[in-house]
Amino acid sequence: MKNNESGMEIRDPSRRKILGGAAALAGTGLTLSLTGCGAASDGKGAAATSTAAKAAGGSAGHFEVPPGKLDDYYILSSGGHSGEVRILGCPSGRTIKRIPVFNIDPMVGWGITNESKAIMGTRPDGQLKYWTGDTHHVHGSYTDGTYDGKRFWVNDKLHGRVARIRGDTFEVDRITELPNVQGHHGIFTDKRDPVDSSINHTTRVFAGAEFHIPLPNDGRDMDKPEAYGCLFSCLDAETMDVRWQCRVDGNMDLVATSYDGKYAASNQYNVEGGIHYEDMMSAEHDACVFFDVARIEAAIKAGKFITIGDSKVPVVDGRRAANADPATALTCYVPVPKNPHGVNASPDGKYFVCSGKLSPTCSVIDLSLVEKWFAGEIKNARDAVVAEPNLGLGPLHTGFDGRGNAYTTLFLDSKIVKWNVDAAIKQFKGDKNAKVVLDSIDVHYQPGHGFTSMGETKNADGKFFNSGNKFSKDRFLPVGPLHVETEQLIDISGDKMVLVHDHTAYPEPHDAIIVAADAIKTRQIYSLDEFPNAVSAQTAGIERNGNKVHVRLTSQAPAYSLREFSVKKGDIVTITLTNLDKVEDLTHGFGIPKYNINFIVNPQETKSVTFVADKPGVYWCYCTHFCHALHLEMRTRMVVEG
Ligand code: K7E
Ligand code: CUA
Ligand code: CA
Repeated sequence: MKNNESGMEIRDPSRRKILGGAAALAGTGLTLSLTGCGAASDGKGAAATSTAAKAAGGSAGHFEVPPGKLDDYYILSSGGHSGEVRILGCPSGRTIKRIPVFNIDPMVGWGITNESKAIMGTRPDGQLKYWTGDTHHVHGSYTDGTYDGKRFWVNDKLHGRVARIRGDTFEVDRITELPNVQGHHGIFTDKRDPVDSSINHTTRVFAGAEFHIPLPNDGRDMDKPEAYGCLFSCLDAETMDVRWQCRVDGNMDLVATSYDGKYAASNQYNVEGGIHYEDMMSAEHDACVFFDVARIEAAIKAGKFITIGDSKVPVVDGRRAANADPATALTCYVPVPKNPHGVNASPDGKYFVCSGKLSPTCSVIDLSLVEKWFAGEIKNARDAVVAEPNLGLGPLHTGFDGRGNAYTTLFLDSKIVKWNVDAAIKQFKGDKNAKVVLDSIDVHYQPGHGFTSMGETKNADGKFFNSGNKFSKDRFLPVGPLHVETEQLIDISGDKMVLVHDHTAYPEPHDAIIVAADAIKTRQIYSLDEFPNAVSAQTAGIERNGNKVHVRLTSQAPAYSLREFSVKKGDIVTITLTNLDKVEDLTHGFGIPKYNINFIVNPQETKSVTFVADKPGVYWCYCTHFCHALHLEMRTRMVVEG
């Protein structure tokens, strides 16, 4: 056994060797190590690691979910640059659903049907405005400090958007593009109303911007980085309109919110406003910025805002210079060691923990002291930091078990470290005997996010921790240069963390939440009257209006209501399809060869597509989704007359 720089036990020196190169660089605070590539590209790594893999266990068979049994939790996971969101079961790790969000998905017809295009947003010519995205963080709606299962939100870092997902169908119902924002990264819902304390459920969604841009970004200030800015946005959870934005100094990374509803916070790694990474690392301290939501909204009511460019959204000034007086400040910048990553709120409502990334520490910020700063009772915002335990190399994200312990992912050390928050506070006050680090476990490899079951609610149950690992290397059959990612489920119910299993993750998820299954109530079928364009036996048929043709179809296994229909070359054809079947899971598809049309209709659901019939001929529109013994026979013949 040996110790690394952080004083922690090293269980397997052979394995450390492959990670050593990366770790050593990190000790100097330097960057290239952060890619983790030093470790990943070492071909010898695979052989050397297998021992460690065995040593790490994986024996927790009693968490197996036997055939026919259901999982205890839903995992709602982001999908990174796939642009989607995934639902997995926990503890099984089985993938249950992939929800298309910012991406095109022919399985359901997302980005193909008129209804989904209207949600995703189109250009004047009817084409999608964007069909790519980058999802990082999924968070749910709260009632009484815990998930109510009604809705979930996810960010799009790529185009600065927020999408809302219905909890009853796990489908996206709204997408909002944030004005004057690039690199929208952190997102979090409020846990109760910041202004009206009688409202105990989610009313707002907060969104931080990671990249500095000219405001507005219309060609001005391009060579004047000092004029660039970052906006923190607040959306209305109900309407999905952007209620307001707050300009900050520095940038924003992750977002967390307080349980009393009053504060949102975002960690900042670029208070320098740097353009290159070395500039972004020049300051000793970055910050965690707290937003006093009630004060911001009062300022807007009082007319103290500007608007930027074409946007009508009110923008308040949350920069340091404008907020020097705590009595009126909208924002409080709590200094934390350079370039922190995630910020997470503890389930007891007391603390916000910023993970150090370039610093081997986590900073524990006492919310009551932030509140005192806003009240003018303490002068130095840094005094709100009540602990800064040394945990290891590359701390990125922290989860909680509801028993006072925190679990932090160490990217460079490839470990999860379990530590006690109260002990860390005692140690910070000078208690040399405080036992801060309670356990650590190797993960495979380089974890990014880590999150606990119900850990972002006041009902954190301390059963599971999921480590979202960025490199899988030798954990799965190789499939070429790019490897699938590993998610490792860890049992945290006892004193020692125990690895339960690995499951694969198609690249590349970031964050997720683990939601108790009973918090979510899904529905079995849709209802015809939810769709104003639903087709009935009476309205089914074909209608022509100049060169616009509307084909109204119904489906009922194993047939569509029309056996054939004719249109003319050049017609603009809309096909509306209502699935009259009422049996749960009895979904039909509709694919048109050579026309890029492919979508499904679930029981009692209606969808439509519009296209130009530009190729004469016979086209068999067929059911793409297996539905019936006569599924293959379920077709209708589209004749496009020349
Ligand atoms: Cu750490 Cu985008 Cu939450 Cu990735 S972020 S890991
Ligand atoms: Cu209908 Cu297959
Ligand atoms: Ca920095």
